[in-house]
Amino acid sequence: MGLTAEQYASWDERGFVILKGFAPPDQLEAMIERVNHLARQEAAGEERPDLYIAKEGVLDNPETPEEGLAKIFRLMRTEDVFRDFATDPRLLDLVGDLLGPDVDCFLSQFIFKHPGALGQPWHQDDYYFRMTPLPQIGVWLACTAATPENGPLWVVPGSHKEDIHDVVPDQRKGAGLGYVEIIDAAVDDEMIVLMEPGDLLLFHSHLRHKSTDNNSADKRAAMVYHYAVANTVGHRAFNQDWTEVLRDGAPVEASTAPVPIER
Ligand SMILES: O=C(O)CCC(=O)C(=O)O
Repeated sequence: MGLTAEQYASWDERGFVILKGFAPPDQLEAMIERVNHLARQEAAGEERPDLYIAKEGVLDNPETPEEGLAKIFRLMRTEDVFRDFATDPRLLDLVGDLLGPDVDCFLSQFIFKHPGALGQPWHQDDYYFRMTPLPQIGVWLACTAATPENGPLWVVPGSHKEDIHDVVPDQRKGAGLGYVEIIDAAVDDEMIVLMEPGDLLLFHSHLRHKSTDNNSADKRAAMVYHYAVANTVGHRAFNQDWTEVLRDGAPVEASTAPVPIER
């Protein structure tokens, strides 16, 4: 199937594509149930050396284990429900249309955003990656709705055509690990990305985007993957986990062997 002509045009002109209703409710529920389980395991002191878990820096007295977490990285290799989505031929068709026949998934992270949690300031993902060739593709799956109040993404359409901007560190107390903020670019045409559960955003790694704080009473949750052309070179970070997913245009069985994290 792949992208329609209209979706290609959105990718070329705006640097992103939104696909409504891509994932069914039972898949989203299974993801949320699984990360809540992993959060409880973590709170109970069970080691998961294959995962990288980032604690929430803002919520002082979380009521549940999951409220104490900001992100869990590297889910796609050892956690079935996350690997199944990352290697879904429907998704690989889309990603393959944009990246070509040989593709790796290198980042998979569940982002918890409980009431009160901070968003991520304006940034381009390739600021962190510095990868060649371009682009890498971010795949942002709404596991809950993303509403104006609960910390949705905002994007600057067309900014994927820009170089990497200068940034300053995010100085807010409790800001996420390594967060930076673009300060040298005017933001006058930003667009809010409102999502229903199951909607999917594909976005270019130079697209300027941010997310706002969760000022609502409900959680906002998203599962985010990043894909790149095989043999991409660039910054390798401990939260990345490179896995072959497409070769010669055909899905390959993604390895499930845990890879030790080199921090
Ligand atoms: O989901 C969010 O709050 C931010 C995600 C984001 O900006 C990213 O993954 O690059």
